[in-house]
Amino acid sequence: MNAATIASYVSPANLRPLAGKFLRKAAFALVVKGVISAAIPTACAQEPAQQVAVANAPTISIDNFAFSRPALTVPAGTKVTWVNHDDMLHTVADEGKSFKSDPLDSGESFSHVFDKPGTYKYFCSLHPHMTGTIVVQ
Ligand SMILES: [Cu+2]
Repeated sequence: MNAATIASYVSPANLRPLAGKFLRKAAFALVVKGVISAAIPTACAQEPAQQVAVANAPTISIDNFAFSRPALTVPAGTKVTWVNHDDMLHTVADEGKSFKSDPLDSGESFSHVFDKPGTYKYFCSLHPHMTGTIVVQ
């Protein structure tokens, strides 16, 4: 292969389509990467997504004689729902008596809308060692 032949191979006319192809590939790779990195945060970082959902309507599980989120801060107007996952009756009772659930059987839930800012300490009236706090801002 002589210099002239090489020159004809690497002439801009020959390179341009290659460059175009390469750029398209690179652009495609970037798009794919962008899609993946855009998808990964939503898949992995469930927490921010949940926090958004949680801010609107957080759910607190009652499991193994404990509230799953012993301390929760929410904006005023938030509806909080407790779901009993134990095979045991539990209640959700505010120390300040602003709300109290009926005894919740397994699978039953109780909701309360927190309109007023403040700190609400609550407990299970059947097992008073089960406690939690909702801070309403
Ligand atoms: Cu209980």
